[in-house]
Amino acid sequence: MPVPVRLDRQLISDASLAPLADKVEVGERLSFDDGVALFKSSDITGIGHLADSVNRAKHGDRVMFAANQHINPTNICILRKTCVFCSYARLPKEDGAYRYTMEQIWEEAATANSTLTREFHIVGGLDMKAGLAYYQEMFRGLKERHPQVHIKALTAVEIAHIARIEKMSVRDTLIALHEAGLDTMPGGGAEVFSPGVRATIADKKLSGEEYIAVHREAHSLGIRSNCTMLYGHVETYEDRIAHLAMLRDLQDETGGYLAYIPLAYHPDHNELGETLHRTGTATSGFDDLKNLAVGRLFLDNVEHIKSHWIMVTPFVSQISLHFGVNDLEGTVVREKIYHEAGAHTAQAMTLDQILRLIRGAKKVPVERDSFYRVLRTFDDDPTLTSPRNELTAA
Ligand code: V47
Ligand code: SF4
Repeated sequence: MPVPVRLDRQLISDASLAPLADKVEVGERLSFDDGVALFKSSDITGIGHLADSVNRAKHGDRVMFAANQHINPTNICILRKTCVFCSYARLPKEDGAYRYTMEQIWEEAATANSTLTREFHIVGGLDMKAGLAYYQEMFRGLKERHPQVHIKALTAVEIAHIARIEKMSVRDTLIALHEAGLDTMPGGGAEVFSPGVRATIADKKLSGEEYIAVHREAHSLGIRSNCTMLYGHVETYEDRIAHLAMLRDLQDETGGYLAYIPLAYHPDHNELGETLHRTGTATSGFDDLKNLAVGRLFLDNVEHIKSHWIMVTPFVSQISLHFGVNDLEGTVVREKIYHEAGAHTAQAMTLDQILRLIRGAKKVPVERDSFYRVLRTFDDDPTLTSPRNELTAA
């Protein structure tokens, strides 16, 4: 919910942000035009100050993280040819195509016992041979082996795919997966809702309205989810804000979103990157910080804004803690989707590295569970203000 905040107006140099700052100060909701004005402005310090003030009013100096582990069970996907931004998907007979057997899933998950893993984050392709039974067996088996681990699995697009191949309603599919162990859903698959952008980068994918409808159904069943936006390709500022407005509307209706995560487009090894002549050039730090800050300011009804360090680097993630972000993607053990698309970041961060990153920003690390309940607060470290806590390696 919007909260009134105290601003230092001297930190905002762009005069066009003044009316918007008035609204932020009294906790008034930003309009579509305000959102676009934020993206158009180059006053990154001013935008950062606005987002940081709202974030501090909500969360103080605390930064949350969860010890999670990504599992990508299959990269076989029927949309391989039409999601032109995706470097991960393969056709069934293509080189590198894989679908894990249950034994491989158990093997991949086994490290959870020797780490602090509290959440499996499971997403993959739209594979005709990975239907309801495949995921039911996977979730039941994982819960049996790791009863303490939360399962955050399957994007709205994957849920709709399973429903389609099983000839079931989305609601019944969600109920069946929930019963098998799915606890919450990740926010992937949203990309950008604008029909024009979708036709260019993700033709044939679930429409924006359909994505929202799956999330609405999930929320009505008590399955909470995250929301995302894939930015930095062909979308306009107006497309971005229209997308965020749809997420904000659903959140007003259901309150089911836990966190918003802007996803920075990675252009390597995919058709879109080649068409845009962008291979090797991902989004800029400037735009990464702006997307996080605008998420905090525009989505006034979403409590948590998460920075995904794998996508924007640990360094930008660290700075983002002063640009409206209160949550860091966790100790990911192995990740494929962005590394196929050119991410050069490490595949995993240890607890110690996460703590150093947060403390290096002079913030207090808090380990959370998947529902954002506090598990541990690391506020008793005597070296909190020591330069040794600066991030040195990731
Ligand atoms: O839907 C695919 C994106 C998403 C590329 O909910 C790409 O906590 C950048 O769901 N460049 C899947 N992005 C990942 C996902 C996710 C990730 C982090 C946190 C959460 C959460 C969810 O990955 C896809 C798509 O939007 N993606 N290809 C690419 N080349
Ligand atoms: Fe398939 Fe998802 Fe990649 Fe699209 S983004 S091709 S749906 S794996």
